[in-house]
Amino acid sequence: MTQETVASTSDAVLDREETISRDELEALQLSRLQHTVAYAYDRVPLYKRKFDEAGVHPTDLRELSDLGKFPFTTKEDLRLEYPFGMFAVPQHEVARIHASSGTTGRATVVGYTKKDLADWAKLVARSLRASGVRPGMKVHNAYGYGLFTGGMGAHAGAEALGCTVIPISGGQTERQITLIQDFKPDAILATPTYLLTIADAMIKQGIDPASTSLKYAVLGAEPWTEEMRHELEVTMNLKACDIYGLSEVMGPGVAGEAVETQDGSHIWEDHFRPEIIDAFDPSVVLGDGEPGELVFTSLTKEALPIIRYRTKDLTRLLPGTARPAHRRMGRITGRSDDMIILRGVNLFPSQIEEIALRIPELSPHFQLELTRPEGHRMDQMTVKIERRDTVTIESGAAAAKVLQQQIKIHVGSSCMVDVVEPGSLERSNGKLRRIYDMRPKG
Ligand code: DLL
Repeated sequence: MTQETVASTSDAVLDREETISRDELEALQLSRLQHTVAYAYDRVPLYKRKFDEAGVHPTDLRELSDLGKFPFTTKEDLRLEYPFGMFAVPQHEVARIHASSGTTGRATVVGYTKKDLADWAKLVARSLRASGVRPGMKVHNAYGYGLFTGGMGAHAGAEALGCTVIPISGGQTERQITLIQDFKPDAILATPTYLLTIADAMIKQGIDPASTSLKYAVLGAEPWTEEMRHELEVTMNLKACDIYGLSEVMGPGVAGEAVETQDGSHIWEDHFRPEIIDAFDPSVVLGDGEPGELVFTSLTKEALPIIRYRTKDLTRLLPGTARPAHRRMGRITGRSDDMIILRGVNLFPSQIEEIALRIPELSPHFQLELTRPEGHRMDQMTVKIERRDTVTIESGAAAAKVLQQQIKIHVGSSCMVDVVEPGSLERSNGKLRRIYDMRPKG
C-alpha cells in the first residue's frame, strides 16, 4: 500500500490528508463525489433507477450542497438487492465479502475490491494511530472475526499500522485474560461492553484489571457514554478512545478519536461525506451542531459505492480539533430504531447508562425490560441493574430509589428499578443487547 505521509507535531507520522486545510479537503470531496455519483449511476441499476425517479443526474452535482438533491439509500435497499445487486464491479473483482447478521430480516451484504481493502486498512490504521496506538505495539483484537466487519477490519488496520496483531476474536473470556497476562499487549480493540466483561472476569479471578500491560483501548460497534469511558479508564488504567463505522459504509474506521483530545471521533472526510438530516423529515439537511440522523456518501469506494446512506444513528457534526479539517461526530445517543417510546417520552439506553454510572452503588451492568402488564394500556419499563459487589442489599435498594428519581428528572419517564445481585445479568460477548421487549406484539 502506498501512503503519502507527512511528519506530525507529535510522535506519529500522519497521512497527508489528515493535515490538509478544510478548503483543500472540500475540493477533494467535490471531485471525488462527482466521480462517485457518476460511477454509481453508470454501474448500479438501483442508483440509475433512483436518480431517474428523483429527476436528478450526476451532472447536477456542481457543488457539495447539491448532494442534497440526490435520493437516500437505506438498509431496505440493500436487502432488496440481496445478495450482490449493489455491487458496482464484476464478482471476480470483489476481493472480500462481509455481511450483517440480519437479525431483522435478510442479511445485508457488502463487498470490497483490493483497493477498497487497502483504503479500509489505511483508515483503521489512521484511527488506531489517532487513538494512541503506534507501530511495533502489540494489539489484542477482541472484535469478532467472520462476516462481521469488526474483527477483520480492525485486524488489517493494525497490521497496516505496523503492529503485532493478536487475533483472538470475541468470546472465550478466560482465554482472553490468559493471553493478556502472558502476551502483554499494549492495546486492546473490543466493544466497550465486552471490555467491561473482561475487566469483570479479571476481578473475579483476583486479577487487578488496572495492573495489566494495556495502555490503550479502541472501542466501538455500539453506543457508549463518557461515564462508561471513565469507568473503563479507571478500572483498567488505560486510555479509551472511540472508533466508529458501519458495514454498509465500510466497517470500523469511518471515524476515529484522537487520544490527546478525547472529544469525539473525527470522520475521515477524504473518504466519506457526512450529512445530518432531520430523521422525521429527511428532506431537511441540518447544519453543523444540530442533532439528527447521520448520513454518509462514500467518496472512493469501488465495489459498493454508497450514496446518502441513512445510518439511523443519531448524533451531530462538530468542528475538527486534533485533525482540524475533519469534522467530529458527537457521541451517538442511540439509533432511531432503538428509541424507546415510553408513554410518549423518547429515551435511549445510553441515557440510562449515563445516569446509572453517576450513582456509586450501581454497576454498568443493566438491562431494560419493556412490558405491558395484563389489563394495562400503558407500557412499563423496568431497569434491571446490578449493584456493585462491595455494596449491601440495603444500600442497593436505596440506590434504586435514587436511580428512579434521576430518570424521572432527567428523562421525564417513570419506571421501575430492580437492583439485582452482582454477576446475575448476562454479560456481553460483543455488541450487548440492552433492551428486552416483552410487550405483546401487534
Ligand atoms: O459495528 C463496525 C464497527 C466494528 C465499528 C468495530 C467499530 C468497531 P455494523 O455491525 O454494521 O458495523 O454496525 C454498525 O453499530 O450504525 C452504530 O449504530 C453502531 N456503532 C458502531 N460504532 C459505534 C460507535 C460495526 N463508536 C452500527 N458508537 C452503527 C456508537 C456505534 N455506535
